Amino acid sequence: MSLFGIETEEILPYDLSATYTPWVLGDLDSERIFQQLFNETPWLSQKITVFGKTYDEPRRVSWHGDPNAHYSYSGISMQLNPWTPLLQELREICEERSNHSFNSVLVNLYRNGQDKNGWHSDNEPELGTEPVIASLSIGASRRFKFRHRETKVVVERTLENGSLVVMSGLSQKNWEHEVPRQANVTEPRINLTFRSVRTK
Ligand SMILES: O=C(O)CCC(=O)C(=O)O
Ligand SMILES: [Mn+2]
Repeated sequence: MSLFGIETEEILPYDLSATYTPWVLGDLDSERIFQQLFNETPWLSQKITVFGKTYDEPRRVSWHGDPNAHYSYSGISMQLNPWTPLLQELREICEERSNHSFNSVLVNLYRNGQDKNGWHSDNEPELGTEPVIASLSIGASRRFKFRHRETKVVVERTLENGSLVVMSGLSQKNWEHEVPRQANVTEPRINLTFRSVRTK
């Protein structure tokens, strides 16, 4: 599919439903967006519990959404922050590209290549079955991997500044994904995963 002359690539082995579009920000200035997000986001450094062990999460995070969009993962109930005008603007871009509406976003800050996001699926009950998640990347390029739960087949892409991944279908049920540590990356990256959580 070609939108505004930019190719959207399907990432589709087995039942993985995901697309990658290299630049979705039109004529917006990604450096300005990065700086504004970096400065105005109330970044949290969280402790997460995985398989009974507690760790410092190796990145900074912030959860934003509609007033009833509550979310928990890895034993943490996220503090809910309001939409900012910039997050609303980015949400609209992602909604248009994915043809889906979102009521919340998890914003991740990877300070450099030492920060990472280990193997996981976005399969919390409040996301429902077969969720659509739009993942916008700003800043340093980072590797992104999908791994099939049974066959262990790995699919890898580099997520560039201004790019969008849209995950849907069985991509959370049958696959995990990660952003591995990359010792050679010295620059920061902000990632925004727009989601639709069931409201209580
Ligand atoms: O940083 C990324 O590209 C992915 C983030 C992610 O998987 C998540 O927030 O659940
Ligand atoms: Mn994820």
